[in-house]
Amino acid sequence: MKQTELKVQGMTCQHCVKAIEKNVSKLDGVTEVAVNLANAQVDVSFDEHKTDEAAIRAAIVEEGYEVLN
Ligand code: 9UX
Repeated sequence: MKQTELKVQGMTCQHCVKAIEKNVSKLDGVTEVAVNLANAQVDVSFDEHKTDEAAIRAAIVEEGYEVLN
């Protein structure tokens, strides 16, 4: 299991939080998504044998947000 902490620009309301949670959670291998709106941070735990950080980043960008780190 791996964890990544991403800085995400563009999240401004709870609907943004839900959109990111939903799109990242649907990736096979993602076990936990924690979105912190105040810190603009998205922490994701995932099984590195099933998915990778690039796929997680893509799922966020797909929803219209920018990953800064
Ligand atoms: Mo809220 Mo987020 O109205 O892109 S959904 S700002």
